[in-house]
Amino acid sequence: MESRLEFIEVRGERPQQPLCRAVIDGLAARQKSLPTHFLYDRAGSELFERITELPEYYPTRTERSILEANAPHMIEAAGEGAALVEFGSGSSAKTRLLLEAAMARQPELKYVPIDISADFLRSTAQTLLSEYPRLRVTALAAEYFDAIDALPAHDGPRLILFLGSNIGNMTHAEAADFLGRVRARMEPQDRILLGVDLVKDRAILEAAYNDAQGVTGLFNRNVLHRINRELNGHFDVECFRHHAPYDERMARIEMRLHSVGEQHVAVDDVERTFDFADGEYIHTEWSHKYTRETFAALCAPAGLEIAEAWRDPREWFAMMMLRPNR
Ligand code: AVJ
Repeated sequence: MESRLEFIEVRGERPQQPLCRAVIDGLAARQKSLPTHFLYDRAGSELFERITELPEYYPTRTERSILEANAPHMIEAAGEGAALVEFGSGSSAKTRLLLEAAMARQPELKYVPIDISADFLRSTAQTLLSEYPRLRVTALAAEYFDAIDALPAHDGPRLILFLGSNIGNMTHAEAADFLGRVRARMEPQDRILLGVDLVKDRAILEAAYNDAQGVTGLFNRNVLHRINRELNGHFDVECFRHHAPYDERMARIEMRLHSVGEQHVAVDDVERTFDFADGEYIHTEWSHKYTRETFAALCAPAGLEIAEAWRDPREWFAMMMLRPNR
């Protein structure tokens, strides 16, 4: 089995910003904010898994239904003998639908999962290899941007996956930059298959990010627990209220942590105290929503166009196949 696994730890070009730097910069600013990726430590990732099972959180379930209905067609559209490359593979749960559709058409399949969590990546790769004897895995433990320059070549088309609307965390400028960099590494026959959450009624969106059980609140506030734990912070986490309104003009959900009352919070390891007025908030995450048109407009300057798109019957979520436009 090991012979079917190649495991590569990609060394990053730019060193990661540590949490202490993010706290000093982010909490001293006029508009307080913390970088989104700090939400996703082990506890945060587990809470996100719980979010995907909430009745109000439709994206995961809807994307899965689109894959269930269309995976064979998507693989066919990718072309003969395609390899699958996946950014942010996580547990590869939904990817199995595509892996199985590909293996139904070809004798062997090469899969390149990319994830920042090396441990998680290794165990996922091993599970997949033990289940699928005709699979070969080249796993890349890397940040998204570092992985782009380390993508293995393939004798045939590569289908590059970004599932789960993860691109929604990026601003339009960041997403265009990211797609442009991937495009620069694509061969003419390569394709991108991407999950995108669509613009819809405010009530549906706000329910999905302000769930009745409060799991999204636990997920959001986890970043404060992290600061307490990792930097000897003194956040009274119960005194921060989760709120995630939808901004129609920007077509995005914004996750916020609002201070309940005036507070002065010391963080020992950075030797600072941060002041919060009553109701003042920390921005933690955006989740951008698109239409086919706004997404196409983002792709064009990156050198990509939408070759095909699949949606659920309610038109809440889309999967788009992108190809080089020149
Ligand atoms: C993992 C970025 C796709 O934006 O829907 C879910 C993250 N945040 N609930 C999303 C998230 C709060 C999620 N993504």
